[in-house]
Amino acid sequence: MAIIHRTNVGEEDNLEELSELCRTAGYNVVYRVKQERPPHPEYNIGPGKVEELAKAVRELGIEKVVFENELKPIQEYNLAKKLGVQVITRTQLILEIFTLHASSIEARLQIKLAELKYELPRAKEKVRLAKKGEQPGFHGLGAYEADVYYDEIHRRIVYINKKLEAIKKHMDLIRVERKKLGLPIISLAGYTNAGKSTLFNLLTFEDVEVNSQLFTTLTPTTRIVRLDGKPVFLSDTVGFINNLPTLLIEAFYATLREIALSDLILLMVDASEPLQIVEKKLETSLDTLSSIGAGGVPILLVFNKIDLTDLDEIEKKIKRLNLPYEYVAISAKTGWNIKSLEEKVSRMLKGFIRVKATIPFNSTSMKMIKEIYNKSKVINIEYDDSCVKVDVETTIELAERIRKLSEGGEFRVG
Ligand SMILES: Nc1nc2c(ncn2[C@@H]2O[C@H](COP(=O)(O)OP(=O)(O)OP(=O)(O)O)[C@@H](O)[C@H]2O)c(=O)[nH]1
Ligand SMILES: [Mg+2]
Repeated sequence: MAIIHRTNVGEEDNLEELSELCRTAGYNVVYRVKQERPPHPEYNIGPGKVEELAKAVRELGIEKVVFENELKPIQEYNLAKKLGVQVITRTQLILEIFTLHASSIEARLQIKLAELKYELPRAKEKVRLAKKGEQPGFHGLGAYEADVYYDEIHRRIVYINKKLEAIKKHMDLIRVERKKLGLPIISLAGYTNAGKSTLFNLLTFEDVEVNSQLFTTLTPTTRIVRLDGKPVFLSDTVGFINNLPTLLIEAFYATLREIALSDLILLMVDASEPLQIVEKKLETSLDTLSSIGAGGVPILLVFNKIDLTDLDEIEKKIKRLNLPYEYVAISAKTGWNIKSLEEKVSRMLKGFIRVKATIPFNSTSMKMIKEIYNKSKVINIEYDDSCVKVDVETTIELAERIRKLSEGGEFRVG
């Protein structure tokens, strides 16, 4: 595989991340090209560079070429013709990875939708080009009429949208059921590979897949878990990446929307990386959060992978970043400082209030005691002959029912 990035003047190249994406997709990168120049209309990179690349493709037996830049159909066609191999873009590479990692019907539909939406604006031009002589990546298209091919893609988009709509309705129902329980919802968010699933597993005793590849998690998982004794819903979901193709954000909107509807976001960062990268990934994550409508949700920054570096180093980085968020440094792998994380989360959660009350000892209150154990952090519950004294941090809704049950007996908040 060869990877190419044409950068604008002064722009840094993104070949390191592109090669990581290639590795995740199962390719071996043997040739890298960076060229600083304005886009060439025919090839995106300059014709001289195309010649060099063609030579490398022949000599090294390269089977595929990936561009960090978006390509126009004509550029893709000309490059495929010159190089004799398929030419794809970063977007298509990410789509390949998503396809490899999709484990649910929903994720598969979301990816298909993104693929079709990528193809739609290119469809007519690609058919027209394929009729001039088919090149790698254009196979079979020459047999189509441009309008027929376009209409077919459009029809499939409508069909998949309908199917996704049904899944979204189902997810809405689940969300309503969750809301009824009155427990806060916490979402893990952040750049791909930050360690979201590792932390999720640590806190929930689950076993969702953790991997050093990118985009391991595509389908969200939610579990009830106690943090500092308080029961909450915790969700693990798809990670972000710089220039996450807009189509993927659109296609995964229903999945990402969960984050926007949560009460608190644990925004994870791999703090073991150099400051510039940490900063860039944080910026991407914050931008993505705002683009999915999660700009107003409180954030706790979680600096992860502390085991790979020392605490002084991290403190320095955090100071330099100077961000207006609460933060905590942890290692999701070793479990270091998780107690601190739980305490911070606990302090930031608005959904719980401290209630001290005395309720009568009868069958109704016995049922409620069970619910209190499930939905609260119990500080103390004492049984008397005729009454029960409860001292708990509980949900507002349950606090109100405790008040009613206390029938004018002791009931204090705070
Ligand atoms: N050393 C170290 N490695 C960690 C830590 N947390 C996670 N990792 C590793 O980082 C890699 C990515 O972890 P994941 O939990 O899969 O990351 P993720 O954020 O869920 O990634 P995606 O699902 O791809 O978005 C894995 O190889 C983990 O073992 C940590 O605290 N220390
Ligand atoms: Mg994950």
